[in-house]
Amino acid sequence: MAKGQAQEREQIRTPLQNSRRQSNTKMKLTRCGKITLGILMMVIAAIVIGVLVYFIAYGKTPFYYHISFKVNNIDYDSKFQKSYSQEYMDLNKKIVSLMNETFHRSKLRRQYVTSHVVQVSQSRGKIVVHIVLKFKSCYKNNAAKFRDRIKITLYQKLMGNTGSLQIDSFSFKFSDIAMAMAENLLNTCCGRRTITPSGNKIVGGMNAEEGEWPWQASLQQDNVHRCGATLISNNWLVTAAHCFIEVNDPKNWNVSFGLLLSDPQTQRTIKDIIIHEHYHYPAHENDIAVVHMSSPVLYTSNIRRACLPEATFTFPPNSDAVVTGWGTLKHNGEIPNILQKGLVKIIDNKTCNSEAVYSGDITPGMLCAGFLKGRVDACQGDSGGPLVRENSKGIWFLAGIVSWGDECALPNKPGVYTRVTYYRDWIKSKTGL
Ligand code: 4AZ
Repeated sequence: MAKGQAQEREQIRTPLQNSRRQSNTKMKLTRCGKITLGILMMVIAAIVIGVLVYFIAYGKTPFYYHISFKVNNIDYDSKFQKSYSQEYMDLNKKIVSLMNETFHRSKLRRQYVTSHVVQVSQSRGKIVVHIVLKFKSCYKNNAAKFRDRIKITLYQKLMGNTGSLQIDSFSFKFSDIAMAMAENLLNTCCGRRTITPSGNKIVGGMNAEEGEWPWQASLQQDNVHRCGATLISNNWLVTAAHCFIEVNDPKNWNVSFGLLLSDPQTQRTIKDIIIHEHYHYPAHENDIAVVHMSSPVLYTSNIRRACLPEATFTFPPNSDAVVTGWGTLKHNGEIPNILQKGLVKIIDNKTCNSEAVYSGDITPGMLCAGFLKGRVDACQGDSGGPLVRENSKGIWFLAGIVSWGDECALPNKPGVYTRVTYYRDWIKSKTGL
């Protein structure tokens, strides 16, 4: 019934009323249209911004290339085999500036990301430099064209002015390289990490961050954490001999990498465990072993090796060092899931051997670190893990291997470590490193 009355009212409207109503409807439509148009434009703008952000942030594909060339005015020296040597670092600096200069001044400046010397070999007494270059581009479907542009840009530069480097442009080689292999090469240098932890200032330590201690490994027996270990190459680890007192069959052991015990990033089985021939439990001397993994790990920003110091190197007493591990947070306490770090000081053997401390038990192959007041220390389950020290150039060296101590963090009972420099030649004799 309500509907019928409305229709009647509609019929008795005057023409003037009708025309007003029509123009009202038009106005309403126009206002409505404007709002709709506005919304539509906002949606389009949001989509465009979204697509742009996506392409800037994610849409670019990484491309990696391996190049090499001979440098006629640099004689080869075995120091180029050590990525922490001054010779290697100076050469890398020169090469990186040459690459930056080449690409920053070219049309590829927005695509060029980074370059790094990954190896130095020799040819007729001169050095051959191997470099990995990283680019980012949206040219997914035109990789060949992109590759050619890079190759030509490089070749033109190497033929022209290369500053203090006399480059043999005929020796120039260029090839594509897969991402995992390139990242592996880019992360091969020892003792370097990609992250700078937010705070630096175990027992008395704190949670570590992802990638902060990329050489730390967990040695596991039937998938249960037993000991720490340090990655020293892509297939060798160094640890403590006493980790294998009960079980020394490699079949029972595996190794895992990553910040959390519950979420390993990489795992490997073990093919060989080499225990120091003069380690005799329960004596603490020669508490060192090297562990050969069944297959090499690929280096990433979170899995890298620590540098081994030269046998002649001395870590100064009272200097800072860091011990890391998944050991208990107090004597007979619980094992944490997240890797812990503790800042300690290196203590000289004389002080550590004093009556009040370990009264003569510290031999030259041992190194003490911690505080005579206690507080920060390694504990059960940290054994075999690293004590590392950073040099003035930000490169981390393995100073000690967690070995023993009287309980954990007690006053006058600092942690005792296997002194890595003392066993440097032994490590080389077993691993070739
Ligand atoms: C252990 O039992 C252990 N406070 C390791 C290190 C220390 C003590 C005990 C040093 O594995």
